[in-house]
Amino acid sequence: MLRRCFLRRCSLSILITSVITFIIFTACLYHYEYKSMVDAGWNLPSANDTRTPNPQYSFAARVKECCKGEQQEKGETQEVMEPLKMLGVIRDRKDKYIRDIGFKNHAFNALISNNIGPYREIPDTRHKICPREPTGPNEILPTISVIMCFYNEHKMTLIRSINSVIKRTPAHILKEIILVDDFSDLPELEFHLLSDLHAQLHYDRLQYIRNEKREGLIRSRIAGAHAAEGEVLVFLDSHIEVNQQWAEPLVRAVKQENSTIAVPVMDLISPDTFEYSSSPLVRGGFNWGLHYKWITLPKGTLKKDEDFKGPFKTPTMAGGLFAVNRQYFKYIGEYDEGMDIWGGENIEISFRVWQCHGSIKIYPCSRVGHIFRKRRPYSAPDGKDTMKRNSLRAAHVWMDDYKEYFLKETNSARDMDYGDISARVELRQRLKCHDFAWYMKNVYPEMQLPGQETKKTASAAGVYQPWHSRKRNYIATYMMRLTGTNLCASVVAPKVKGFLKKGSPIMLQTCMRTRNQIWYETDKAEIVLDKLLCLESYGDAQVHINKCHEMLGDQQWRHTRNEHS
Ligand code: UD2
Ligand code: MN
Repeated sequence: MLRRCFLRRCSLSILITSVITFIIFTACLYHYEYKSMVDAGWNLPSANDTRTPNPQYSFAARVKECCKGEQQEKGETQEVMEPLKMLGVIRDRKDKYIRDIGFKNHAFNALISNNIGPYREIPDTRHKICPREPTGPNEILPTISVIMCFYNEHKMTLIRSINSVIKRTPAHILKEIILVDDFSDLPELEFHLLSDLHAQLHYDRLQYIRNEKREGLIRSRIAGAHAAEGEVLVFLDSHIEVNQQWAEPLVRAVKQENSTIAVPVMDLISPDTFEYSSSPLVRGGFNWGLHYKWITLPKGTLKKDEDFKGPFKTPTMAGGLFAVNRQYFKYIGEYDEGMDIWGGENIEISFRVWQCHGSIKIYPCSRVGHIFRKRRPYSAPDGKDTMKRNSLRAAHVWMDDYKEYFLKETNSARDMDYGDISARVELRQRLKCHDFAWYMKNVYPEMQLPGQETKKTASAAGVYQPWHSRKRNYIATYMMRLTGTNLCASVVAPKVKGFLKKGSPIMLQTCMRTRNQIWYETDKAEIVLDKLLCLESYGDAQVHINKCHEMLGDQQWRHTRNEHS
């Protein structure tokens, strides 16, 4: 009976009978297991549980955890949000297809994005101290070229990103928007993209560049910068919505000091619901694996209202959203052209700008929402880990002896081929840049060497991995017992790094209430075991456990009523 149930994907009908009989039994067990799961860092819903969710799983929670006491007052809130939940309702098979294929290709809810359409109002998340008057005729601001590169972006999301820029940027400073299509191959983007853009946007200063092969975001941005004519370049990801008067604080800053890189606060757009919410005020740091991470503002930064205007110096930036003087961008060495696809360039440009006498500052009156996906929905054409290699290049050029800490942390990078870095080393010499010890002492004195971390700083902020930001909501926990027996669905498998081995089959074993028999159902209809592993169908008629990929499909299960029981 159990076998038949597994054979029919999305049909746990027979098992559910067992589950119900078993629920009373598990009730006693639940209390014990709940406690041990929470102790182990799980995030379970409970009316009385006021603990913050496991920061490893929630980006928003992580930022909030890192920045208690530094929150700004809530400005205008969610009232202007549309009833987003309704937009996600699946009415027919087409809707389901759009949602499922959207999660697969883009790692966000494309159905909601489609239903929101090319433009929407979003909450103005700025602090009340931020000026609201439009720029007057007496204020001469530099012109800007917005550069947005994309690879297989969801079309409506891309259109809305561009449209938010057109609608919320003073027309006289928006010189152009440059789209760099990084050799996308999704059919929806291959055909009609340009005509759709023109039809939806009615904007004639849109430049479209298409790479002849996949280059990655780093070389794509360089291409965009070379085509640009505005005085200030503004780089934006292709799944964003800029907020009210987002551009003004950034261009003012760059005008005032042309060696400043001006960064907005990155608000959060949920990949599941598209809810737009305010981010707390934080800065950027990094860990010795050279991953970006959020860090708190220095103590006492936000004492009075005026302080909420910033700017705040930041040792690094997340990388996706920033304004820079076009000439300065060229002078400082653009990006390292030897870096591929994704990753590491944000830390590299941060080291470089600071070490070579520039600065990076966050302007909290400028707000741009970004969809924080739970995973990156694409890979490099050769499947390689480009971040590691890119970071290795950055380490060799900028970190002097400190690169040892990176190599210790990322041992597999030690013998990796990182290509020719001579042009970058020459750039560092030409610009007479400071060494890394200077950066550590003057820009990021809070950064500690491995082994020296105090408990406090170690837990202050996690590694920035937006694609791991999923907060799982568990709605039920159960064992699955074969009716009339004492046999339970179990995974008997060796542990790899503390977790059950991926791809292990499901077997029947005497019910023992052990971790390998306890399944957690999420609000996304996944059935999870041992923290990261999801029940997955494969082939035509088999199930096993595999890493939860959060794309639903072969990891989505539905309880159906069993008419014969
Ligand atoms: C963050 C940055 C991102 C970049 C990255 C490190 C923000 C909001 N985002 O990751 O800008 O600095 O860290 O590299 O700070 N893209 C291409 N070609 C590719 C891959 C990506 O054009 O081969 C585009 C992509 O469509 C998107 C942008 O590059 O518009 C950034 O990629 P992402 O959104 O996957 O990166 P994200 O936000 O996870
Ligand atoms: Mn992004």
